[in-house]
Amino acid sequence: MKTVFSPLHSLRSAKTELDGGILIEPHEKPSRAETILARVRSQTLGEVIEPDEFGLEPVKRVHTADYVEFLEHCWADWVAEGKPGEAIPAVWCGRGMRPRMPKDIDGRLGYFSFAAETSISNGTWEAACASANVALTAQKLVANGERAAFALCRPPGHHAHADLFGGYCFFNNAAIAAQAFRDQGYERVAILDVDFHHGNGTQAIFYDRSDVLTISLHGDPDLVFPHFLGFEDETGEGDGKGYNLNVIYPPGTPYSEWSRGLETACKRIADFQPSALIIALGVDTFEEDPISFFKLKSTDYVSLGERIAQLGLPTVFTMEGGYDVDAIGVNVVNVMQGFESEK
Ligand code: OKP
Ligand code: MG
Ligand code: ZN
Repeated sequence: MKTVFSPLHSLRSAKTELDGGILIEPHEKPSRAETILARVRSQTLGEVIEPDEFGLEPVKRVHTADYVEFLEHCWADWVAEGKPGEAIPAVWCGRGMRPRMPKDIDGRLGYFSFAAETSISNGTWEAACASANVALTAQKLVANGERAAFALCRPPGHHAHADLFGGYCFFNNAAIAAQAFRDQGYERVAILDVDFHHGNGTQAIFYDRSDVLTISLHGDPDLVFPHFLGFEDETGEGDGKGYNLNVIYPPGTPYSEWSRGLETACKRIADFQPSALIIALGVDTFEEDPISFFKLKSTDYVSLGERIAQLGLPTVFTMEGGYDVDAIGVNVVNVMQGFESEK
């Protein structure tokens, strides 16, 4: 299958992530994408192409105009205020306070975020736009008849809500691709999120809709990020009732356990009869991942790819998390090779 990759991802190179009360080098760093790309090439997975430019219209089908505007100007506004470091939110609308957008950049950073680990800096906007273009280009390949395509997105997207950044994510690339399918006449689209973390943004974006089925398999939010969404009693609301599925697991979960949820997810997807499938692909489920607690092994990713392929659906893979940079290339490409072995 083809891989869509933009060198502009490297513009997303924040110096800081707030972790454990100190500023560390971000886990979500440029070498992640470079390592995956190198493995795609060394395994001759298929052609690597650069994305087309889609502009902001398909982004705004998912994200609010005021949020997009905020992201575009955030860094310049921060610098104009004479702030010495990177832009980090430090105040939020707590319970009982008023959810209105303040003028001040500190206020807007809090208004448009749900977490503080993710710094905004020079180039963040450009890389986030490129990442959305990568997803939209992969979506177009599949809409034009390819069985599957790999959107090597960076920064990732699944934590981004319609108007919130956080968890290393700014634009929800998987949601943008799903909405593009809908806007091109695909009646039903399924998004399966296999990243270690709950796809809270994706869930929230489609929560009241029955045309996009959202499923996420992840670490128990009682114990890990994003903490405030992703529980199993969240099944959708209004028209969307029954069209969101969360499967949560405890620390130490191996593939033998994890794959039971995958099976449940695949049955639900088959039942839904979507015309396209998006896989929000994180490999932070890996046993050596530095910020996660599952125990998947490199060979398990081949099985995962095979199972996804058995659904027999036009499939777009969007890259999400995975922070063991030494293994990320092997694990990601194993999914694609497992997928292709099932054709
Ligand atoms: C992004 B994606 C580490 C805390 C990590 C943020 C996690 C974001 C994950 N001490 N908090 O889903 O891989
Ligand atoms: Mg997940
Ligand atoms: Zn993750």
